Amino acid sequence: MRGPNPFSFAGKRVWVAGHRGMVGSAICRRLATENCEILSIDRGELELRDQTAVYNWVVENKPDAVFLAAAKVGGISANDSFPAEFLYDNLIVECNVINASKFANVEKLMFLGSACIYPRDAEQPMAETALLSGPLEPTNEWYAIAKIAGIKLCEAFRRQYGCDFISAMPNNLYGQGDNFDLESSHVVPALIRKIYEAKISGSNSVEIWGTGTPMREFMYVDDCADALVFLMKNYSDDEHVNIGSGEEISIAKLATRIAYIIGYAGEFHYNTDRPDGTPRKLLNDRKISDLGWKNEFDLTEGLRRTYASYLESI
Ligand code: GFB
Repeated sequence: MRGPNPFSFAGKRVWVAGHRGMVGSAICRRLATENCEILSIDRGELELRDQTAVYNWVVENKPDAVFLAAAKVGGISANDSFPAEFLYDNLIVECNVINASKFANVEKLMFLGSACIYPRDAEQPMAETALLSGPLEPTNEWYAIAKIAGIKLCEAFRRQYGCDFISAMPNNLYGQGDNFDLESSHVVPALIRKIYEAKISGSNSVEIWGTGTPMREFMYVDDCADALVFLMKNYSDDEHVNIGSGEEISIAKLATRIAYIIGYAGEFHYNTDRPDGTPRKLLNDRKISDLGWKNEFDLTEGLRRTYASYLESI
């Protein structure tokens, strides 16, 4: 059942599960140049947590390739506040889509994870081999365990049934179509909104969660989509692949960079009642670089684009 490597999208039916999300919509934008037919179905018409419904839809629609970008996602606060949903919803959606894809003889499947699968104190930058080498960061362990299970599910289906199912782990994503809700979002959209609102209201103070010292590597979502398409075409193996930008920054410096882009000259106030989470999360991206992929957008350009998309959305 394992397909050709390199894989071609030309003339193929490609299901983007989660096409309305930030990553799914970026994948659809990227696939527009691949001469393939994009399949998508709205949440109201197909509940991905319903095993029978997913099985029937996949068998009827016969995709040749699948991007599994549907997931319950959120920033540090959402992860910490809704452990049951972050574990259960993600596990069941992965199980349903991966299992149905096997039965429908899907030629190639991409499972999308996250850099939070690695141990909290993993050696930096984190290589793919750091998986399951130590305890996870408590604020996101539920999500991380679901994502680790997804990687292992792809690996198990490859080993037992010869399915060409692969996994990729991008670092902290942001960009067009991001969630700007202050409690459930990630740090980039949250700071864009808070800093913009402070500027408009003339406030001189913006709250930053935690100490501002955690280090994060951010990746613009269209770069991630490009890497996912690249891996689908060029990679076929057990091990998941990291997708990084190599550009690391502290949360305090990120706030200053966003303030510069938005034109906010006020102060920042650090609320240490809010968690810092993982102290550092930098990916070792040697594997994807050796395959020949490199990101295009640097952080400043990505932030400018994200800010522009925020302004269009309000
Ligand atoms: O982006 P974020 O929520 O995700 O937070 P994680 C990154 C850092 O920014 C943390 C700080 O140290 C936050 O405390 N931060 C400062 C803020 N101000 C804010 C704010 O207003 N909102 C938010 N959200 N953060 C998530 C995981 O971890 O990363 C997920 O929980 C997932 O599982 C995702 O892996 C990519 O990087 O801490």
